[in-house]
Amino acid sequence: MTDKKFYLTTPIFYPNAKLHLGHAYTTTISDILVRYHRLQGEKTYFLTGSDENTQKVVQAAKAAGVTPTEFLDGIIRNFKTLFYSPNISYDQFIRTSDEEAHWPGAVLLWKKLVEAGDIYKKEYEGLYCVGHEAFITEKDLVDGKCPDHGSAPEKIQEENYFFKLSRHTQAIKEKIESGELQIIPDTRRNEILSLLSQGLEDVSFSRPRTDSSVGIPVPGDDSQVMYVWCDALSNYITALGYGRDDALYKEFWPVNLHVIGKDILRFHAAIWPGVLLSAGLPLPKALLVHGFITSGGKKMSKTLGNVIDPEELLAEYGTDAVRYYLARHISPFEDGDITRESFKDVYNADLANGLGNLTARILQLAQTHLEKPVAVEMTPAPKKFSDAMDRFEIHKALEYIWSRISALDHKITETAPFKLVKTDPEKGKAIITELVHELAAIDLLLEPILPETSKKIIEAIVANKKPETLFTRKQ
Ligand code: ME8
Repeated sequence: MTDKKFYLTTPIFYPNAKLHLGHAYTTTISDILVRYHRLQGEKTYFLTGSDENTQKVVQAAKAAGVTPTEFLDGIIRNFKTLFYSPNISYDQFIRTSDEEAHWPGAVLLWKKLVEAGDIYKKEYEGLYCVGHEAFITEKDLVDGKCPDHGSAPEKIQEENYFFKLSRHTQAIKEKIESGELQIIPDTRRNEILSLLSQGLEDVSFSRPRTDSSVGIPVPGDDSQVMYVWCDALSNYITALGYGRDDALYKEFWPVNLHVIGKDILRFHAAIWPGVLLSAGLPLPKALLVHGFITSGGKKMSKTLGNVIDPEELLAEYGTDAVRYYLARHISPFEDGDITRESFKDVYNADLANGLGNLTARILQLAQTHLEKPVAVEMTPAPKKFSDAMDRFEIHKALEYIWSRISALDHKITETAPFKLVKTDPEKGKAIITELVHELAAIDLLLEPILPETSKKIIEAIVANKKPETLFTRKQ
């Protein structure tokens, strides 16, 4: 046991539609990292949730002909059953519509910003993109439309509260340059540093309340509600009880790792540190900023018809197969691609023929030729594996495991224990025992990545019995 702690968060996702494979990517790599730290004996805390105080939900509910609450309840069920239970081993799922859990902390944080003299009111005119939940500029538009959402922004003129982000530019830059706030990978760090060197502008932090407004009223001014990003970012501390019961906050803040996609880098690497600095709170230790998943080289979109439904993949191939593809074949640092064909090829090659076949071969030999189960012991993770995991290079950690899987396959072919047991039983059995030991060592490394499969393999080793087929080949 160690007294180290590891607090990891995912973004809180918008519940205006079901989650897709991109979201599953974020939660999967997050879960792998948390499980890895948990297995080292660290005290971990894993937070995920949903970002509910948004016009997107109001609009989606209207389109579905139900109330926002009814709409949310349905979607949250999808969130929870689909990804989070049981294999995304989160400790807390925060909903920002939760007035008891989330709102007091968001209000306290706002008050701290006011005390610091960083909140002011201003007449504002701008182009608002509902898809981004943010103001965008003329130069972001392509043919008058937001290129990410394909819709024209609304021209809005209103009075808002602003946060003096500009004032914190230099301090944020210093924290990132000194490595106190780590941004991984370097490409994203450079991207944000170049933005910071141009200077940050103040940001809108509230919207006027309308009949359809959802969200947290601005303290002392009921005519305004907190803007979605201001309300959303604070979830990372309100979930720990900031502003109500802060035992968890004291234990786990500052966070060790915020895992986010590249789309929300600016919010997390500029606005969030600015808010924390203004409020006098410690900054996150690191941000892991992953790329986007495309399908067939194109952004997954309903209009292109190339959206891969994780529900379908999970039903057809099982949780561990989906975890495997995402962890092995998508680098956490760059965009990655998936198609139904690439998924099936990888599944058949690496899981059905690779790990599945190897396990069956070895445990068939063990069951037939060994009188009792091989006593396996915990072996420390090799440096190559732990270095890769510590650098968040999950894909490389898996490459390493699979190189041991093919080495073990070769060993069976070279030593041919199935023949040897007939001519020299003692030697044959000794080799089979070695194979089981190596399979157990590989299995231990797989535990944070493929938890279900890893459990099945170790149980089979302990029972000295070939397990049911782990991954059935797909045609
Ligand atoms: O931005 N590939 O929520 P969101 C990989 N509520 N990851 C993807 C992805 C893709 N194609 N698409 C989405 C929000 N993601 C805010 C966050 S946090 C305080 C508030 C993942 O539902 C990725 O993690 O739009 C991205 O950052 C996140 O989903 C955006 O989720």
